[in-house]
Amino acid sequence: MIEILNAGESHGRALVGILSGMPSGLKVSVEKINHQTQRRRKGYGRSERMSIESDAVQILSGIRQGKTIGSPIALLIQNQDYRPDAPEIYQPRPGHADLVGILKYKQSMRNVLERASARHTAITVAAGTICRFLLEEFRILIAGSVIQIGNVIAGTEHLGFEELNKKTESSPVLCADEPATKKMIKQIDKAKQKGDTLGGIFEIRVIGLPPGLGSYVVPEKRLTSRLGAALFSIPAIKAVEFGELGFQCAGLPGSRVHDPIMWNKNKGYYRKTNNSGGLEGGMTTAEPLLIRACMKPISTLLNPLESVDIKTKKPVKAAVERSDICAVPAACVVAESYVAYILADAFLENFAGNSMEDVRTSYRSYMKRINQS
Ligand code: EPS
Repeated sequence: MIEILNAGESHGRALVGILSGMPSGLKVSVEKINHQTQRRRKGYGRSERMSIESDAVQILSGIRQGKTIGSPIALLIQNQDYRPDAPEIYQPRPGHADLVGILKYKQSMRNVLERASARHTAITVAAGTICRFLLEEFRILIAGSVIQIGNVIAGTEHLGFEELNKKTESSPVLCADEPATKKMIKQIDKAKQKGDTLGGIFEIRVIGLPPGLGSYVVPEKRLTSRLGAALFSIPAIKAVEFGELGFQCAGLPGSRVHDPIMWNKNKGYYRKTNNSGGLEGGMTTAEPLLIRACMKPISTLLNPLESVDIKTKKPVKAAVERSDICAVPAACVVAESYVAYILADAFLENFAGNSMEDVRTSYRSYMKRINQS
């Protein structure tokens, strides 16, 4: 239903995003889009590049007088660090696309790293935020938070959605646990001194979902696979798990994993627990969605690993570019936008309409039927 296409190189003139498939009549706020691109740009542990960029979004098409008009929405972020003559590089960085990229595309390493960089995620955040506006119209809310950086693990399971959101936003690493935030910052400082980098884990929670987004009928419609694919498309994401138990469910009996089904007059159907993380049969259950993703440490090391010079084939140290020490908070914001994109797509699949009015009508009639079931 919805498609996001992005173009742009890290030091190219600009990043461009095209979002198609949005119904007409959806309110769009440029300030709110920029709020999200700023959340991605900031975050403790980012490189000096982030103080060069403004990541301010321009809307080129598809929106008039603050509302979508049903046509593709074109977005643009100008790169302040536009460097058409950025120097060539010959020492591939282990962990980056450098080596395989030059072999595959028969291109210079500069050309490979320019596109393989995570810079383009800035424009995906902008496009995904418009998808988020659609979900918010139906009180579907998304919150991301960092729960691990390096070996510092946060304890945030006990926090309700609003509290989690509030505490996350006041943390420079988007972590709702204050003592853990301090330890994470210390660990980032230490890694920086050593010329090293850090990965971590973030989680995305979503509330307000209706039951039945996604489908079991064909494999590619399963929401679990669509969300997983979207998260794995973010550079450096190495693992994704669903629900509070995630990988742990492998070692537990079924009686401790599945969520007993309940019903009462006010709530209708609900679950005693939510170990599934809000997904069953590749569809939303209407319980909160919970996804966790692991990001590997950034592969550009200021104290570089061994590599091979591609001209001489002699052993060398890998190339050193300016680098983030830790980009887990940024990846968390990117993931929120990807989740918004996938959920809005599944939402419009269920409640298709050319205008927001059509979508609302379809949503109301489905919810009425569900509530009477
Ligand atoms: C990024 C911009 C890049 C990096 C980072 C993501 O800036 P530059 O390459 O000029 O230093 O900070 O890229 C990577 C993490 C990567 O592995 O390429 C951004 O805007 O997010």
